[in-house]
This record gives sequence, structure tokens and C-alpha cells, in this order.
Amino acid sequence: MKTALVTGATSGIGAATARALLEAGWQVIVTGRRAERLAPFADQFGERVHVAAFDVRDDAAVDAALAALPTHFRSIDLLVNNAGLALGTAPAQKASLEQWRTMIETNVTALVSITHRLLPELIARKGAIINVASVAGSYPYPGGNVYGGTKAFVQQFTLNLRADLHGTGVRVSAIDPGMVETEFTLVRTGGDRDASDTLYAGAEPMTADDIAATIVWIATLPPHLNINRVELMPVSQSFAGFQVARGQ
Ligand code: NDP
Ligand code: 8X3
Repeated sequence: MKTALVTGATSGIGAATARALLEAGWQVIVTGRRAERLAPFADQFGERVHVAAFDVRDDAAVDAALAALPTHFRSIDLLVNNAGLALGTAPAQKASLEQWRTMIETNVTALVSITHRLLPELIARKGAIINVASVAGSYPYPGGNVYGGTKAFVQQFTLNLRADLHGTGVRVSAIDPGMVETEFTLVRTGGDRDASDTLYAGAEPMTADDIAATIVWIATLPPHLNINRVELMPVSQSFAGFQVARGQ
């Protein structure tokens, strides 16, 4: 039986991915800070679930969680680096430095740290890494500043990992979703339910299950195939033009 570790499985894309992998017969290490949201996976899927609640930014907690893995969860075939967040939509000159640091620590530093820890095992297993990036890493928008920067990092880190892992059999992919209705906007706005509902209202955004299905598809392709990068948007979302400030 194959084993996956999914970061950020308490909500949204990570929760849907953990569920989809479990339904496809995998065993899954579910992680995230809110332990009470992880317990139901174990209730439903029993021994194919290992719950490991930790903050991805806390090196000691990550080490302790990995050291405490039961023997039959130690052979990890798939790492889904999903935990992440955006904080704020203010322009750079008005944004919070603390929020910027939190995004970098979570989306970049923690992602590379957990990847680095699991690389020996993933190489030994000829496993796979799927990194959840974002369209925000490819296309700028006002207020995207550091969030978009962190996701551009994830995209390029993914490609560079592929270069370094050449010949190991390890597959590495980035998935770049556009608008997905999850708790993402609630987190970004500091809990503003109206703002979140307004953003998604009438837009028919993608669902966490849409992204999870794509992640499972990537993970279950024949071992000679590598999806480098896949970008998805809801049909309702597309691109706008450049902006011009006149008379400055
Ligand atoms: P959610 O807010 O619903 O889920 C975010 C997950 O990340 C939660 O499980 C949360 O767990 C976890 N997480 C955040 N910070 C930490 C931390 N410090 N330690 C451990 N876990 C953490 O949002 P999404 O499902 O939408 O987001 C998942 C990923 O998808 C993110 O990387 C996001 O950037 C990306 N993405 C989202 C898009 C969208 O439109 N929704 C589009 C493109 C990419 P907990 O709080 O319990 O710790
Ligand atoms: C989330 C998508 O467009 O809100 O990564 O930045 S977007």
C-alpha cells in the first residue's frame, strides 16, 4: 500500500486531497495545526490514517512528528506540500511586514524544510512530490506582492528539484490553481466571512475536490510520466490587461 504525507489536511485542498487518496486506497499521514479536524479521518478510514498535528514552521515539532511515525507509515511515497496561506490584499507600501514574514515562513521556508527532511526516503522509494503553487506565482495582481512571490518560488523550486533529482526516478510536480473556494479567503481577510462569500458568489469557483482529483491523477500516472506543472482556473476566471498611471 502506498503512503502519502499531506500538509494542511485540516481544510480545503489538503483535506480533499487526503480524502481522495484514502478513497483511492492509499494510507495517509494527515497534518495541520487543528488536530480536531484531523481526527475524523482516522474515525472514517481507521488504520490507514496517521494523524500528526504540527505547525509546519516549527522545526522541532516537524522532527518529533516524523520521528514518531509508526513503522508502517515511515516509507513515504508521496509528499503533497499543500499547507500555505495568503495574508492581506494591501499594496506593498501598506502591507504588514509581519504578515509577509508569516507567508514566507509557511509557503517557502516550511515547504523546503519538510521537503529536505523527506528527500532521502522519497529517493529510496522513487516517490513523488506535488507542490501546491498558484496562478499568483505566474501572473501579478495588485495586492499579490509577497503571496505571489512565495508561489513563484514554489514553481521554480519544483523545476529545480526536478533537475537535481534527475536519474533518481523521483517525480516532482507543481499544481497552479486559480480561484478555489476554501477557507483561503477567510484566512486572507482575517475572518471576513462577507468578503469571502462575496468573492465566490456567482463565480462558480473551482472546488477543493477539483484540485484533489488533479493531484491524485498526477500521483497515479505511470512511473515514467512526470507532470512538470499544471495550471487550472474556473471558466469564470481569466486575465485583465496592464494598468497605466497617467500624469504622475
Ligand atoms: P485553506 O485555508 O482552506 O487551507 C490551508 C491549509 O494550510 C489548512 O489545512 C491549514 O491548516 C494549513 N496551514 C496553514 N498554515 C499552516 C501552518 N503554519 N502549519 C501547518 N499547516 C498550516 O486554503 P486552501 O485549501 O485554499 O489552500 C491550500 C493551498 O492551496 C495553499 O498553499 C494555497 O496557497 C494554495 N492555493 C489556494 C488557492 C485558492 O484559491 N483557494 C488557489 C491557489 C493555490 P491549519 O490552519 O489547521 O494549520
Ligand atoms: C490563490 C489564487 O488568485 O487568489 O492562490 O491569488 S489568487
